[in-house]
Amino acid sequence: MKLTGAQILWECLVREGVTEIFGYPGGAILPAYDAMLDYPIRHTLVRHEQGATHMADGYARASGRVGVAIATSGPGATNMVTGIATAMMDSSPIVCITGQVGSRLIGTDAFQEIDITGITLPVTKHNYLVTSPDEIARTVREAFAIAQSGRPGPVLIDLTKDAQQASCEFDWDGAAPRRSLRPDAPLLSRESLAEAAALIDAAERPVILAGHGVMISGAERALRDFAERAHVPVATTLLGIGGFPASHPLNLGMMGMHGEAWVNVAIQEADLLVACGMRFDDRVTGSLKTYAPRAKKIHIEIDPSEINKNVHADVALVADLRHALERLLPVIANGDRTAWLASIDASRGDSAVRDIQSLPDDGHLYAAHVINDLWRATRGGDTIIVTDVGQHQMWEAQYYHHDEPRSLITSGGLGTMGFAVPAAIGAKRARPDAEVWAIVGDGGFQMTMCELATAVQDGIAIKVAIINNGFLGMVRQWQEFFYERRYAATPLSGPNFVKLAEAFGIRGHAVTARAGVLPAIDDARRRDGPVVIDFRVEQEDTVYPMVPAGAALHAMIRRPGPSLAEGRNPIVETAAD
Ligand SMILES: Cc1cc2nc3c(=O)[nH]c(=O)nc-3n(C[C@H](O)[C@H](O)[C@H](O)COP(=O)(O)OP(=O)(O)OC[C@H]3O[C@@H](n4cnc5c(N)ncnc54)[C@H](O)[C@@H]3O)c2cc1C
Ligand SMILES: Cc1ncc(C[n+]2csc(CCOP(=O)(O)OP(=O)(O)O)c2C)c(N)n1
Ligand SMILES: [Mg+2]
Repeated sequence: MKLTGAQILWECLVREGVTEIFGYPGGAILPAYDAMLDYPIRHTLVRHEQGATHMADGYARASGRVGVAIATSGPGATNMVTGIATAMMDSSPIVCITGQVGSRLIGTDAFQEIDITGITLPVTKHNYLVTSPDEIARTVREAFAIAQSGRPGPVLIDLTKDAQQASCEFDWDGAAPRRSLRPDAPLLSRESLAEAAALIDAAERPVILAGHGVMISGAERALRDFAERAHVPVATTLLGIGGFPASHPLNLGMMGMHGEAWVNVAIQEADLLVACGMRFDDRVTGSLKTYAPRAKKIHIEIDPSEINKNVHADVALVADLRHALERLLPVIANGDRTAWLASIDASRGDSAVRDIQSLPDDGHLYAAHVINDLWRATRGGDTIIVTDVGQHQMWEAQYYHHDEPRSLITSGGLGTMGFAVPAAIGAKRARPDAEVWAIVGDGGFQMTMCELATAVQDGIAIKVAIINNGFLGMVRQWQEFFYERRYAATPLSGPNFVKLAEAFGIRGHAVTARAGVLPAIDDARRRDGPVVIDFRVEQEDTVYPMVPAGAALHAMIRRPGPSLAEGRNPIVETAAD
């Protein structure tokens, strides 16, 4: 069957199971857009190509399938770079398609020519420049295989205009990927499993560190069986939240820079860490020199380059996490770590008295209240929370308790402001029956708020909770702690968000007191379309605890407790910032 390159593109995407695509047209990709109309694919027209990549990413993280974004050459392609890098840092499988000038014009500084494969080389798992229609089918098939296999990530396909326009024979079967792109057979030897089991059985104070890999490998059940059998508490990374139910008695909560105090102390006192699909990010470890000094480490990880990168592994299991845990389960003994769990529990009490939820209502609205109330209102339902980056992101991790996998979507590694609103749109496209909330700062919202128009045009019913503190709050917090409260460029104004919502043709609420939180949430949930709520919260609130960058994990700045309210804890900034 003879088809144009543009038709072959869609034939292949449909065969790969693609039904949704996010994009923005332009000259170099017009042949592909024209052919798209003949295929059963729903296109969401974004307002900025960065939005398309975050939507594809949100789609991928909500569903586990590959998200797809499409844009034109030149500025369309460069606008995608931040979203591609975001997906790369968080191992999210997306395929981005860009138009390119005709192949004979390449290298001539033609109109809207940019070397996007060169630009994205360090932020893609792989990328392709395709100049002929007969390369398209194999390229698309390989791109999907690469995006999903092993450690997932973004793949970019740059298609010249002539490759889209010219015709050739379409042969799907003959275009199977040339090399095996599936991960190698797991390298799990009986010996390494036995070594890991021996360490687990012998440990008195073990902690499981559960990361994003739990969700990526679908290891939730296996992790639970493993933790329960070995009777080992589970701490999660930011991206591991939801991989192990928050309400499970063995769940400790989040570790790291803004992790709970008892979690970080437990890690520092542990005699064994079992790292499951997590990469020991610096936000997780603090100073490597002082990290978990008494603990042996077992690292279960699919990407061999992560082993011994930051933290030495006494036993490394390079494998798909689910597979590794399923092989470990029968070779470990039933454990009883009651004494260890009790000692961790004892340190929770001290945190509870410092918790803002325990303090008397002083008439101010705190972000922690808003997020906790949102959790109360939506718990038990099929809810996805997508956050932006900043203080509100950390409060979400602390005060919204996720029991389900893929129910928190957030930019961890790159920390991309502007992620939440478009990623929420992508998540809603992936799981239309889920209730999707974007929790976003007033700064990040203003970076991609244009995508509200996308949600309105296409009737995508996301609910947007702006945590409006009038500051680039997380940066202000660093200035408060480490720069003597010299607030350089962090006070932030914004439009009237209620009127803005109304200008987009949707409902907007403003909430200034705690009593208004639940009614606004209830109203938003009852409406069919998108809603914006402007939560005007305390301006100079602080995320506690905080491990200063580069400090030891247990050297946390804590929220002053009732008896400490007068004095500020000592603060040290280090060279590692
Ligand atoms: C403002 C801010 C503050 C932050 N504070 C914190 C904090 O306090 N605590 C915290 O935890 N994070 C924090 N983060 C996030 C942090 O930067 C990292 O993004 C996060 O810790 C990474 O989590 P991860 O290692 O679980 O996930 P990823 O970075 O996604 O890594 C996943 C790992 O799993 C592996 N993997 C993938 N698939 C499989 C599979 N099938 N089998 C086995 N392994 C697999 C991958 O190869 C990779 O090594 C913060 C981010 C921001 C923006
Ligand atoms: C694109 C981008 N630019 C800058 C930063 C640095 N940064 C991290 S958090 C933050 C402040 C975020 O402010 P806001 O969106 O209002 O959220 P808040 O911290 O106040 O909750 C900034 C500027 C970033 N992460 N991403
Ligand atoms: Mg803010």
